[in-house]
Amino acid sequence: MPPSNESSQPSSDHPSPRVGVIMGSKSDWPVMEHAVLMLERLGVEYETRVVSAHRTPDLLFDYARSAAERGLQVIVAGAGGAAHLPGMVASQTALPVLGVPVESKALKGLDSLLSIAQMPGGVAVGTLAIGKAGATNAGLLAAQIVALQDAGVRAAVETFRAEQTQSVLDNPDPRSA
Ligand code: RP5
Repeated sequence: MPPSNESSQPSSDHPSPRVGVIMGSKSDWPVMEHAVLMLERLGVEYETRVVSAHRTPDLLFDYARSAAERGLQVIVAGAGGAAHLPGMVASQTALPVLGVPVESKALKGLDSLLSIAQMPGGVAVGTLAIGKAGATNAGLLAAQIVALQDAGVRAAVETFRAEQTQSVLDNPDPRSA
């Protein structure tokens, strides 16, 4: 389910989400969807929401400050350009925050990457790669964090990794479809 800009309530895709997948704009969804796809594959409950550091700063503070008490264990935050969302969320919660730089039109996401990665010492954001790979790995890393306390998710991560390895070994010819 794509995120909504309009509701003031968290748009939970699951009743007890453990990962919050937030993004600065609806326009980030085609990239951030890949974090959600990975969470779904690994059976991790999540919610999605548009939260903008610049357009909805009060919502950002409310979301970040209430995240832990609502049961979230990790926040995945994607943004592009002047990508202040992950860092500002991290400043308002002790939960781990994983930042996904979304590719921007003007600077191809280098601006997003540097905005997210260059945090001052003392407020941590785990920065992933630009774009789809970063969103996919943010979903995977969020699941691995949840897996520290959930044997079912740990088994799903291990199965995913084993299947991925086997898929490469089963297809050694780079010319085959
Ligand atoms: C950022 O500005 C968003 O994360 C998005 O990547 C970028 C552009 O947003 P739109 O103008 O497309 O809404 O805050």
